[in-house]
Amino acid sequence: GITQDGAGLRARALDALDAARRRTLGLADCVEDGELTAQHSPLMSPLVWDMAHIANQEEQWLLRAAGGLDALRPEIDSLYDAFEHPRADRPALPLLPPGEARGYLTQVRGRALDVLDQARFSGAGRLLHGGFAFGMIAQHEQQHAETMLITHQLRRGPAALSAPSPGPAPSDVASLPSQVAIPGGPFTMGTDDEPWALDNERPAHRREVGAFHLDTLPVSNGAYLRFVEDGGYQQERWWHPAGWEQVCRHGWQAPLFWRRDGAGGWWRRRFGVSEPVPPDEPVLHVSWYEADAYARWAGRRLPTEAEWEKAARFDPATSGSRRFPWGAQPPGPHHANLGQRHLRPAPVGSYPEGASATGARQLLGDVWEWTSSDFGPYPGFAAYPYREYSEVFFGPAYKVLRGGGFGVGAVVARATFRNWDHPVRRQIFSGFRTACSSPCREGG
Ligand code: AVJ
Ligand code: FE
Repeated sequence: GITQDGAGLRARALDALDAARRRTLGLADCVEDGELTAQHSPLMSPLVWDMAHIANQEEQWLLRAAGGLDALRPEIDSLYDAFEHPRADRPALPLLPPGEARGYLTQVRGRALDVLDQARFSGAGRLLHGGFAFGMIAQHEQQHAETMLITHQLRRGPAALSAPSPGPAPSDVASLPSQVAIPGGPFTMGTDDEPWALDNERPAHRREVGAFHLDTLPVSNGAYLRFVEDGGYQQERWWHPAGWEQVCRHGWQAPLFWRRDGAGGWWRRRFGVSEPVPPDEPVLHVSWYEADAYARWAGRRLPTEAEWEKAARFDPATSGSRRFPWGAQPPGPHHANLGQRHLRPAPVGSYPEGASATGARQLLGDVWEWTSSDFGPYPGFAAYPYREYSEVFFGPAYKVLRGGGFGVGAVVARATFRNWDHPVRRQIFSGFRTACSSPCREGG
């Protein structure tokens, strides 16, 4: 359940911190140290920056703020402050070399576990209440593990990572309705009682959302290919003006990492391996502009953020909002593809046990889903514990993504979690599904 006793919270915090650290080290240890300090893309930090930044955030929040300890190395804080140095400039900074970054991670974690041992989770102030600071730091590390995974995807050279492939989609996929119907009316968006929810998910509030239909499944590569082959990237009419400008300036013709061979077949590069584009997998590495253009071409539109959350949470039988599409139980391997268990999304229609009340599948895991909404505060928002987590990003420059991808751990996957990025971004593990207002007609 949502409320747990001290021992339960301590165990959950320990698990979440462990899971995040296994990912960080796995993503670092699979390449030579020279690759940790290299710049694989100007869009990304060197991997060794993420490593020490993870440790530095943990030091700031678990050791100093929660534990009351003195700074271990105050002189390096500014190197790992994401606002002081743009990503492209980070390779030139006097960063801790790989061995020292590993040592820093280990040293901080040892002390953080001491703080966890001593911590009281109620009556001790907001930072520790419900184990929040530990949950926040585990989520921070998982988000950077995803960032490191994106760096791996951008990196050239032979494959360094491996994971088992997901199984085939279940046999009922062909018989699923293409859309689910979500009834109109108010629902509870956001949360007050999810102990590890971040500031931008709060507070819970009633939101009116009219009746709409949402795709049962994420848009697949096969469906997206029909847009590509129908000349979607050559026709200005489908595109937001700023998106059309990107298409023209960069020569976009298909999702990032795709290429066409001489015979017209489509291939993609995935973590150092070239392979045919699998038609039944959710489309990946599309910008908001591409998702928006596809939706228009399909006579539909992207869901708003509120629609997405209502589809993921609303149970028409009780009119209540669930924590996860399937209910209250935290994500397990039967619910969703998370935490890099597979190095790719699972086929559309996978995870029937993870379906929402109205039957939508894969709302959590597999691919982050673009919504039509700008990233903004809920009514009554209060920045916590630092303005730079969410507040400084509010505004029209960022679009909201929901649901979590295969590259992020379960601690970040819940139906209220909000991610955001610029609408031009396509190196992220982004896909989408489409919607229309009921009754649906051409034009969404
Ligand atoms: C929520 C994924 C946009 O990576 O910029 C990491 C998460 N914030 N460190 C990001 C984050 C501070 C953030 N996103
Ligand atoms: Fe960070």
